Amino acid sequence: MSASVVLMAYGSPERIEDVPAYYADIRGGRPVRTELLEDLTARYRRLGIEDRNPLNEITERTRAALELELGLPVFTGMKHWTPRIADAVNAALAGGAATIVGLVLAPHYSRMSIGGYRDQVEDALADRAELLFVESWHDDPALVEFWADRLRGTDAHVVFTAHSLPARILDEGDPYEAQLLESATAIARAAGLGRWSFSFQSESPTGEPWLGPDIPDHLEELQAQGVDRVLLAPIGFVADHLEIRWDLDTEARERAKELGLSLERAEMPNDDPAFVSVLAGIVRRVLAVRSTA
Ligand code: FEC
Repeated sequence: MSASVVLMAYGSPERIEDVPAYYADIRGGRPVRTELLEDLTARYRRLGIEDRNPLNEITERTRAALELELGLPVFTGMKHWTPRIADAVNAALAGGAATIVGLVLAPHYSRMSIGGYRDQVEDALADRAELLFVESWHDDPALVEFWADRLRGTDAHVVFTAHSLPARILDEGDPYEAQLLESATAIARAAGLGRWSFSFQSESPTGEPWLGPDIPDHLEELQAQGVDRVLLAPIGFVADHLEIRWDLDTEARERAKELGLSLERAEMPNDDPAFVSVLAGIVRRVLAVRSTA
């Protein structure tokens, strides 16, 4: 069996001039408000993105390290930018893959997030090879241990965070929130944390209610409860990108300062060799189950 991995990520515009097309892709044909586009462009500019984007380079480093560890071809495909998920699938097929392991760099399943990645892989693949798609890896013991290692020994109040989604997903029976709480609980237990809570972050102004609390409100609640030191653990993400560098490191930090809270953030997994081993373990397991089935 010749297998390849299609490693998927959200994607980030490569240059500042790409932001309008990138935002249009995220909106999927729905209108983009000018002031929101200007605000998004300003955020990328403040992070120093003009002619090259260091955020995409992290994904490339992770891809290269995973390929080396697995000894299998690994192709990256972005949900909202290039290289597209379809490009990655086509490259895997051109390299002779009969089986493709589809792994998204986001551990928790929601129809609105991982479901969208899956649709793109399946459409591109059109049954030309076998697809082993990893729906969710939030409860992978090695991932739990990875985050527990990052947090063990802290005496700050740990706030686990993840991207919010429209609250209507709960009515649709979506497992996203339950999976997030499950992984936060498992990591807190493994790290022996005394005080912790969970908060969403990064909600978009789409005109409908999103899952909460949102991180600025949650920091306020914690301050009112007498907490003075917070350590953020963004377990819904794996890399230093806009949602981490802006929403947490810039906005949440400013809010914490106003509230007189000390705020730190755990280092993101990025291409840390221990994290690459977590990813490799998931791929190996999927392929092993497939070969014994
Ligand atoms: O670093 C970067 O340049 C990209 C960072 C980035 C990541 C990310 C992850 C997730 N998102 C999820 C859901 C939504 C929904 C909407 C939405 C909108 C945006 C916008 C930007 C953006 N997201 Fe994102 N997301 C990232 C970036 N996201 C930019 C548009 C401007 C804004 O709202 O700030 C709302 C779409 C709409 O308007 O209809 C829903 C989820 C994740 C975590 C899973 C994953 O990584 O795929 C869920 C990283």
